[in-house]
Amino acid sequence: MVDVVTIGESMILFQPMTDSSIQYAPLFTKSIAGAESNIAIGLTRLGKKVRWVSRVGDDAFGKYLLATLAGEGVDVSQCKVLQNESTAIYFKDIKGSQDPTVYYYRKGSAASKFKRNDIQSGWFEGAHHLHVTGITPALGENTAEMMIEAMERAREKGMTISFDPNIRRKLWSEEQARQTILKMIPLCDIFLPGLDECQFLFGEKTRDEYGDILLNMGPSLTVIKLGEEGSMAITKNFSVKKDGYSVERVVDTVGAGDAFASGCLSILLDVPNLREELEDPVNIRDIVGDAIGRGNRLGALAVQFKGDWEGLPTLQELKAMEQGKESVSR
Ligand code: KDG
Repeated sequence: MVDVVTIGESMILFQPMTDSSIQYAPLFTKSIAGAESNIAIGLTRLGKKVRWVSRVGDDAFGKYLLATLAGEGVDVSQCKVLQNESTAIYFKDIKGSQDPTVYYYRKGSAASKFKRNDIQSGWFEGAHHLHVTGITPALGENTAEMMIEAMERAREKGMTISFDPNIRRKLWSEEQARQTILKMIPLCDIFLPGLDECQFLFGEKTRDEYGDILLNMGPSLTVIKLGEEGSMAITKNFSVKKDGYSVERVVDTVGAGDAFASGCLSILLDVPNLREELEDPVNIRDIVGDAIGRGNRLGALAVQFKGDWEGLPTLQELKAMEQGKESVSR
């Protein structure tokens, strides 16, 4: 049994070891990062079984990437190592509480070659939920078509779907981004945009207006991330807002959205018959409130650590925090 399948690219992430900018940094740390693999790790740490589907190059980076994810307990059995292709790399220039600048070296990477015919029934075998982002469709010529087909197939199988638009303007034109994301929204049950992404997609409107537009497009639950202010969830029967957590020092904001999604989904995916509950969401107001509250907490934890996922807690650590207990480390 697999709780969640996610499809996307992970990259080797190099970051300056000290506080210096990339231009002058003499030493770099090496890790991995990618929205879908971040979520795969986040949800696995929270006790879910997650299958991450991807392609890596036949190189040392691909081996390191797969070993890291497998070491975290993520199912990588549907990943392929492509001969004569390369694994993507990216660099992060951290700027404290401002969003870091990222530099991608991923054009033509193994995962950017994904196409519709690559979809295998094994990707979805035994799985309940698919999580997708707006990054994978932006990677290559055929990746948008592949993603849409994967979402359709998951729906046919009765799986629920969550979608974080994760708009990356460095990867495609605004027009392409808008068109593709608007096609993907009706295929998901849970849509997880940031407020800035709602503005990008629908222009300047109130939060309630975004909620109405999105409810008419298909998803039964929209969760809008409001940064430090927290997040709000909108369904046809209720909306609920939870405040964000204050953080003493922001170290690295990249990955906060994935941390949020991991926290939020870790609660929602425990709801039996999730699609039916979301389609007529009368009784799950408190559960949805708890889910976005946990998402806020994980987002706040993630920004205090360097790296996209290194600061994410295990379920045991999280439960201790939720109950206001110190975790015992010695
Ligand atoms: O959400 C975090 C991701 O943005 C980061 O890990 C890198 O996947 C990435 C991307 O494409 O930006």
